[in-house]
Formats: sequence, C-alpha cells, structure tokens
Amino acid sequence: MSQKTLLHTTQEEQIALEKTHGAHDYHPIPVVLEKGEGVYLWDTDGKKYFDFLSAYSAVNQGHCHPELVRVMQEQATTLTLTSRAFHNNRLGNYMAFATEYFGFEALLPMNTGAEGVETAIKITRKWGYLRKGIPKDQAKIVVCSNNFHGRTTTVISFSTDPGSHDYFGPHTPGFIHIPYNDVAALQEVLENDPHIAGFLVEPIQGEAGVYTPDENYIAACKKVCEDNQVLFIADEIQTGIARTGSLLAVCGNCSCENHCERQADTFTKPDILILGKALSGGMYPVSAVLTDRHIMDVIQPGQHGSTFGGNPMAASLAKKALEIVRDENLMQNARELGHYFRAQIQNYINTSELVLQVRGKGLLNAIVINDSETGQMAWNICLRLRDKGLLAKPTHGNIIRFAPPLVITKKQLDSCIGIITETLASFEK
Ligand code: IF1
Repeated sequence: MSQKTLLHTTQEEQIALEKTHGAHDYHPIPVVLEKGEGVYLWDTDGKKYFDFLSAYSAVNQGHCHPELVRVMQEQATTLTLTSRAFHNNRLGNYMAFATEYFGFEALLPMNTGAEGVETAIKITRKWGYLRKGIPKDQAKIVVCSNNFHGRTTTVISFSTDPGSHDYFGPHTPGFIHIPYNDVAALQEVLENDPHIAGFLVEPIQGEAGVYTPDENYIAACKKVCEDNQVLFIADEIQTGIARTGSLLAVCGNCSCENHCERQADTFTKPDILILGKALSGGMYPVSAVLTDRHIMDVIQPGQHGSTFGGNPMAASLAKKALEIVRDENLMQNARELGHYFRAQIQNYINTSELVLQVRGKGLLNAIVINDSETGQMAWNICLRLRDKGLLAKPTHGNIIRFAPPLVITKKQLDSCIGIITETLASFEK
C-alpha cells in the first residue's frame, strides 16, 4: 500500500495494519486517534473526544501543551542528544530545579518508568550492601501484592499478575510479597529479616484498580522502614506530578497552597522517589530517581546510566513540564475537581444497580461495575462512552479508570459527568 494511500484509509484499515504487522500485546478500544489538544482527542474521521485516560496519567498537562511544544521545537533544532559522555547545558538546570521542587539532594535521569524502578532497585540493593552490611547478593526488597511497576524482566519477577509474570522466567530472586495497605505485615517482615534493604510501594495502586490505602498507611510504612533501617521507595510514576491533588501522593493532604517545599507535616518523604509519565507532559519518555546524597552516592561513574538518560531534550521538557504543574496550579485543580467528580458520581451510584463504588484521589479515580471480573460489561460501557465522545478503558475486569488531563475545567468536567452518567444509565436493568 503506497504511503499516499495509507493516509486515506479507514479506521478499520488502520487497525488491520496493526493487527497484520504488529505484536498483539494490547487490546485497544477500537478508535484511531490523530490529534490531541488539552483534554481533547480527535480520531481520523474528525470525531472529537474527551480524553479520560491521559495516556495512563502521562498527559497531566494536557495534550500538546503549547509551552511544551515550543520547548520541544526549539530544542529539536538545537541539540537533542549528546550521551552522558559529555555535559549538556540543560541537565544541570533541570536537576537543580527538580531536586529543590521535590525536596531531595540528587536526581538520576532515566527514560521509561520501568527503567526508573530498575534504577531504584539497583541503588537500594547496593545501599543494602555498602551501608547496611547485608551479605553480598542476599539483599531483599519487600513489595505488595497486586503491584504494578513496569514490564521489564526483573520488575515482572515480583508481579502477582499471572499475565505479567508467567512464562517469562527464570525470575529475578530477592523479593518478598506482603498484602497492600497492611502495615503490620510490613513490620512483621522487617523485624524478622535483617537482609531487607527496601520497601517498594505505589502510594495508590493504579493498575490494580485505583486502590487508595488507609489515610496513615504511607506515613506508617515510612516509620516502620526507618525503625528497621530499610529504604522506603515510592513509585509515583502514575500518582505523582499533581495527579492525586498534591504534588506527590506522599504529600498526604497538603494542598500545596503555599508551595511548602515539601516541609508540610503531612509530607512523608520517601528515601527514594521514582517519577515518570507526566514528568515530560507526555511529550517524550522521561523518568527520574530522586534521593539524598548518602543514598545516591552508592552509584559511582560507570555503574549505571543509559544512552538517552538526561539528554537535553528530556531535561528541557521535564523542567518545563514541572513549571507548568506549578504555574497552572494543577494540583489544586485536581484536588477540587476530584472531590467534585466523586461526589457527582456517588450521587448517581446512590440510585444505581450497575455501579458499586467510586474511589480515588484527585483526578485519579475509578468506578467498580457490578459484574464479574471477567465480564464484558465494563468493556461495553467503554465502547458506548467512546460513541458518546469520551475515551476511557477498563483496568482489571470490572473496574473503569477515569483520569482526565489535570487542565480540565469544571465546565468540561460537567460535560464528561453527563456523558458518563447517561451512558451508565443506558446499561441499568
Ligand atoms: C502498559 C498499567 C498503568 C506504572 C507504575 C511503573 C510503570 C507504570 C505505577 C512503568 C506504567 C503504564 C504501563 C502501560 C499501561 C500503564 C499502566 F496498566 F500497565 F499498569 F498506568 F496502570 N510504575 N504504567 O503505572 O512505566 O515503563 O510504562 O514508562 O505497560 O500497558 P513505563
């Protein structure tokens, strides 16, 4: 098929090309998108949609934010990649800004979220050997059941999801599972095993179905880690960057009104913070691991890195993406509109047989459909949402995640709530 012909194919023909020539590692909602702006997406037939997934919280700042486009265009015609064999004039400025903004002493730049998690695992293990005195190759890291931290071989080694874990062995050893939202289970393990170097946790379990833990869970886990000389590692790749109504989900209920420099008493400072996704506003793969110097310095020259990590394009975009979050008060917007969204959906649930629950924090929310985990209902609801101009996708089985860009206005959100409740009502018995 000539390139010219390709441009005028139907959505079905575009989908068929992927099916014929691509790996079948996804089952997308059948829609072919070609344009994005703010909270909106357009398909190849010109139909307009509200984006209620935000590329899994990578587009918090809105699609193609003009400031990010400008930065990308300027950097693209100036310098995109040098490798870390040399310095570049963007990385240091970004590192200084981000470490101050999040309240840490050092940043290690990577690309994908999974690379950030792998980096945190390497730092934690080496810290365990050099600083805690764990015998060589015996360091362990505690993780939670139903975790999602990425798709690399080590990371899926500790996944409890059969689809992510099975048939990819032999698996990386050195991980212990405990139930999520169970501080006592963490304390039990840490007090009885001196070889534990770290505890890796999502402050809200996104992929599992937007499970928000008890109010004091994160702070209590950090305390147990401190008491047992274990590093508390927060994976904020999905929950960070204002998504949950604070700059970080580990900020607790701090509303960031006065830019607290992470000094608020509600801020549970992780020993290691992992960021990704919206760190670049969805323009480019950018992730980062932030720690204080006494932890970061277990990594010496030649012991970690990546070809693209810390490149001038990534650094420029990440600094601007964070400035947008600050200057456009995205955490306040996410907090206020998140409360409003859950209240409006709860009003619907109060008279619904179909929807069991709405849960979440900020603009990371989900509804639970009264259907089996393997049921088709959530999928069919998302197909009808698509027909009515709103794009969302079920996470596990009967749970639909709702996560619009954080730039959404109340007026736009009201339109989306109307589409969602009308669609749900059309499925009520
Ligand atoms: C897919 C899920 C979400 C993440 C957390 C690390 C990573 C992710 C908390 C890895 C990535 C993405 C991956 C993408 C779909 C999406 C996802 F459904 F897979 F689980 F958001 F919930 N930690 N999550 O959420 O970051 O390497 O992808 O940059 O793999 O289908 P990544």
